[in-house]
Amino acid sequence: MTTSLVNLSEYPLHEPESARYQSLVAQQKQLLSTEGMINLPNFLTTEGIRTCKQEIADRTDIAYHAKSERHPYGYHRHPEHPQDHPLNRMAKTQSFRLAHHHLPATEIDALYRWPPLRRFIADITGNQQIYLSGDPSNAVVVQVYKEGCGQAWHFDQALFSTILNVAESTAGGIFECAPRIRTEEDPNYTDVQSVLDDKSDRVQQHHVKAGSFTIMLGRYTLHRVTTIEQQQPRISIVLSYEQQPDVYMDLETRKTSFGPTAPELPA
Ligand SMILES: O=C(O)CCC(=O)C(=O)O
Ligand SMILES: [Fe+2]
Repeated sequence: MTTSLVNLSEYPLHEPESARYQSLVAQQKQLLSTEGMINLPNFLTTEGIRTCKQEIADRTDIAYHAKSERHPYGYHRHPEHPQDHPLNRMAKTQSFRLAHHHLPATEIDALYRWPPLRRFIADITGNQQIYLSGDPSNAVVVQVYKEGCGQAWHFDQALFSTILNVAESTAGGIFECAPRIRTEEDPNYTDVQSVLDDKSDRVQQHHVKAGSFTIMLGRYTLHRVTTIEQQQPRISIVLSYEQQPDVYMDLETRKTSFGPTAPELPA
């Protein structure tokens, strides 16, 4: 079944030895490293989009309404810095979330675990091997952005992020990013501040389409989803892969992201 969800004629994930696969990977790997983000259109088949949407629609009533305030680097203010410092620029993030623990025995979960997808992402991100997240909730997160929802400017915890776009937005809901604006050593407050002040020329806007697949260096790429201004929700599925096994989200972020009833971490 999983194979019918992915557009294998354009993206031959099932034939990793083929010349087409190799050249696709070489090209996208290069783009990711220079651009910090790639978007692969028509990655899901029509059936793939339909299946994901149906599994999500069947569960929307159990989604967690996550609302928080954050700055690009985290959730806590830093009183030692001025009010307008990027570490104090709080902004609203809001979406309805279905986490991995809401999605057992789904096609979405099967796709997340599908070894050829993992191989493909490892190849494009230049890793010998990548691992499924150990986190019972954060491994797969469906983001349902209803009208008024959106994500504030932020960096991800994970080095790279992979996002299946399932339903697009035509009014608001734009994916904006400033690729590779920071490094591990340098938080680059100056350039981040220009982005927050709408004064940066580093910001790209992507009207991501349903069925496309995004891979981004999310830890170093500042990104956000602008407020959705339509009744139809924008829906994305964030798949988390890691460079080591048994990676978990920190406890506090788990609570903010998934609510008080999310499962505890394994002992
Ligand atoms: O939903 C999206 O397109 C982006 C999600 C995101 O940035 C995140 O969950 O960290
Ligand atoms: Fe993110």
